[in-house]
Amino acid sequence: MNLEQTWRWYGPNDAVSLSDIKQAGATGIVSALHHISNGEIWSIEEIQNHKKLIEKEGLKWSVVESVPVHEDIKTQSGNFQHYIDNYKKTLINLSKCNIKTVCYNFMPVLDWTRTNLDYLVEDGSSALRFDMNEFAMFDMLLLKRPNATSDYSSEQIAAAKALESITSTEQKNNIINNIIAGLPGAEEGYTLDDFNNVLKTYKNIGSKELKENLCYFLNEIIPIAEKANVVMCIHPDDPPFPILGLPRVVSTEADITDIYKAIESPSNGLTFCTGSFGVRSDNDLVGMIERFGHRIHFIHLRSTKRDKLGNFYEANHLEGDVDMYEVMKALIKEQNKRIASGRKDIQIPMRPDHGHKMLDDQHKKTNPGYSGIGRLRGLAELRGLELGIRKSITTN
Ligand code: DNO
Repeated sequence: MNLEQTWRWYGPNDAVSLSDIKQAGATGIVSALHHISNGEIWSIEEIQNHKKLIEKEGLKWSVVESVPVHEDIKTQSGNFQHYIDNYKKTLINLSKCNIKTVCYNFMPVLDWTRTNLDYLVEDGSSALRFDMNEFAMFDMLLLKRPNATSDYSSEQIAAAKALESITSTEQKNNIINNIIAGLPGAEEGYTLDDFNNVLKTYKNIGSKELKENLCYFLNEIIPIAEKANVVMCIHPDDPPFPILGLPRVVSTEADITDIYKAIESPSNGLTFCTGSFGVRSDNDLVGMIERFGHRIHFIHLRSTKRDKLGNFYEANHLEGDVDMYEVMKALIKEQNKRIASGRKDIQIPMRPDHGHKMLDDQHKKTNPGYSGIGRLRGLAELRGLELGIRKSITTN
């Protein structure tokens, strides 16, 4: 039995429609109620309305990505207890509508971050890229974050200054927008002024404190999720290292071990994102699947190509630094373990994460990373890889 092939859909305004998704061969939809502000309860009625749109096309709403975690919960300040109560109610409502896999993240202030949304690769398509010098220029010279220079080496400072002197105002504005205006799925967008103020809310929060706040949140919500038969799956940090002086607590194998240990429950699970974890050369992806597999409830398949300076771009799904063949083999082994132990959750949902802008995508306005044809290529390659491995495992 194959992994469940899913596809992220941003709702009725997504340039890639549900009928396009059906033609791509995905059967499950990954979606969220983006029109409801972060922290508010998702009512049964709103959930049902969205679900009906999906089911009308003969598809299934398989995974919620994401129910966002309010900043007050991450900093444990302001109205955090109220937002946690709302979060619980949303989980219960989702369960009542039979949607039981929920992805979320615990990245401070920004969700995923890139500096370039249109990086030209050799074949003429374009990809998302994170450029360390552009990021350092933004941080020290455009945002002018106090003490930012202490986070960079003298080479990085010099390179950022050199870059600043040759970058046009338009390009600078582009970089600012790419970083702080919010990539799709991020529920917050900021102006430069707001942004410095929001960063200050983490003045007294290091990784120890952020991890404590995450554990507090888990202790509150996991018992409710268990009762409602909901599995929560935390998404790793993207990129998986500290940026802007903010702590990161979901980047490494040690982080996931801590999170699993905080509450030993199947409901306290993981979104295994090969693209996010794969940016660090010290993350052993296959070993992580072997060790964390029993609580992986959702999979993002994507590859990145990194260099030693902290830059990376999104490669084609079967290229780059992720050994997708070994990753897929490990996932199939995890499924086989589940079958052997009598578990029912065999068809773990996976989605082709991000894709290049290629062919007709280049004439369309799609969400960065969420082009139709680029992801179609990704899904098709992954589907073929999975089939090939599966057949060779059963015939050997
Ligand atoms: C980017 C996505 C993230 C992800 C959230 C999960 O493409 O992987 O926006 O959805 O971090 O909460």
